Amino acid sequence: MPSTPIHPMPPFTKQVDLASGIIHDPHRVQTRRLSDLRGLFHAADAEAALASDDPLVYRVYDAHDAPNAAGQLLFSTTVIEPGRIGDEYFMTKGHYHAKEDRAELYYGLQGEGCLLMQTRDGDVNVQWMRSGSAAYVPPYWGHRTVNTGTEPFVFLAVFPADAGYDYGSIRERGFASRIVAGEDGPRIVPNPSYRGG
Ligand code: S6P
Ligand code: ZN
Repeated sequence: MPSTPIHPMPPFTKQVDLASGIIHDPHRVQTRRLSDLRGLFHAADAEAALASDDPLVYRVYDAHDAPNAAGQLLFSTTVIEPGRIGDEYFMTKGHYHAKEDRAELYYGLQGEGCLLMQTRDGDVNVQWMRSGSAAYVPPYWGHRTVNTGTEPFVFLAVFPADAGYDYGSIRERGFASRIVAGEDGPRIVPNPSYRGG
C-alpha cells in the first residue's frame, strides 16, 4: 500500500469575504499605489495624478505560503479599485509566470473587468469577467487584469506554487494592447509603446 509522503502543508480552510475580497488571516497583503507602478500608465497622466495624490490601485491578499514545490497550489484574491489614469483603467502590473508552462484559474467575485493576455509571439486575448466568471490563463500567456467598472473588481486566483513571477518582461516591453475608456465603454486599442516579444 503506498504511503502518504510527509509534508509540511497540512489541510486547511480560509474564509474569503466575497464582497470585499478580504481573506481572513492572510499570509501576506500587498498594496500597490500609483507610486509603486511607475512606468505602467502613460507617464504624463501618471505624473499629473501623482501630483495631487497617490491613489491605491490594487491589493493582493495571499492566503498562505506553500513550499515552492511542484504539486502545491497557492491562492490569492486581488481587489482592483475603480479609477483611471488618463483614459487607461486601473490595472495590475501583469506578469508571465517564471515557469512559463504553469497555468492559472481566475474566478470573478465582485465588480467587472477583464483579463488581458498575450503570448510572446504577439497573440492577444481579452476575457471579460464579472461575478461568477471562471477565466483560464493557459501556460505561456502573460496576464494582467483591468477594472473597467465603477466598483472594486475582485477575483480569486489559484495557481501552482512553483509558477513564480516574471515581471521584467512586461516592465521592459509592455502589453501589445491597452484597455481604455471610450464613449461607449471599454475599448481594446494597440499600445504604441509595446516593444514586442
Ligand atoms: C498570480 C496571479 C495573481 C496576481 C495578482 C496581482 O500568479 O496572477 O494573484 O499576482 O492579480 O497581479 P500582479 O501582476 O501585480 O502580480
Ligand atoms: Zn499569474
